[in-house]
Amino acid sequence: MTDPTYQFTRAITRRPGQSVINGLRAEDIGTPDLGTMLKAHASYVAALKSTGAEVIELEPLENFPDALFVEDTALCLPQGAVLMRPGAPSRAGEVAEMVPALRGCYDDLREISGPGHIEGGDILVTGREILVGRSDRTDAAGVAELSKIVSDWGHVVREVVTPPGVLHFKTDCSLLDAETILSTKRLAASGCFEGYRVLHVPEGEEAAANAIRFNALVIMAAGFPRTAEMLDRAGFDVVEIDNRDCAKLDGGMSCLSLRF
Ligand code: CIR
Repeated sequence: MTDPTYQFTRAITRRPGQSVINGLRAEDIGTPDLGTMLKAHASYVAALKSTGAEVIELEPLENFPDALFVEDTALCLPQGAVLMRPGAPSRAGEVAEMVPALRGCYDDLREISGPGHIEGGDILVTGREILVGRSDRTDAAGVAELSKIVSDWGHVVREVVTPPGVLHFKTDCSLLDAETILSTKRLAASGCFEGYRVLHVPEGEEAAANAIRFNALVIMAAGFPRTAEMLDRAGFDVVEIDNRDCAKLDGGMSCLSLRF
């Protein structure tokens, strides 16, 4: 039987535009290069497509430098999609830009109307529950409103905490299969994954924790050999993508797509 937590037929991505150099970042570690970013983005899209999925590729949005990080704009579930309400003011307008694509895919499209905030990067759907990390971008009111919406579809939300200094909950973890989570030690130490099998990202490779399981593949950032080897040994089919430029904007593998 296929598992809806990592079996997908579609994904939505958005190419970065020239304005990506102005994307948000916690710390300035250099300006992203659009040329190399576009190449890496194309490899990412190709990896998604190689699994047989249809990828809806959206045009860049120059008014929204962070718009390539589409994951933060919506939560896509089998029953319907929920439009998010980003905690970053410069990203609020990205949500409306996502509506046409989602309307084409979903009959039931709901929205977080506020006053709370929530971003998709803080949400991990595991199949048995939906974990939502409170963070600088996601607050209690946002989690509560999401919880109410998805309960109509039979989903249970569990509020957890994104560690201080970490952008999103999924910056530090990924779902590998229905029972298995890849996580940094600092996140798993909070006890939020009790009852799951946890594979810890090796020390010094924390940035590899934001991976995605997409159909037969685990797509992860290149440059983290010990994590790649651990996943390979655990039986996962790993594809590595250059994430050096997205990392300058605190972005990773999950941020670049909506998957459903
Ligand atoms: C931001 O700060 O919002 C972007 N520069 C990075 C967003 C990454 N998204 C994600 O982890 N889901």
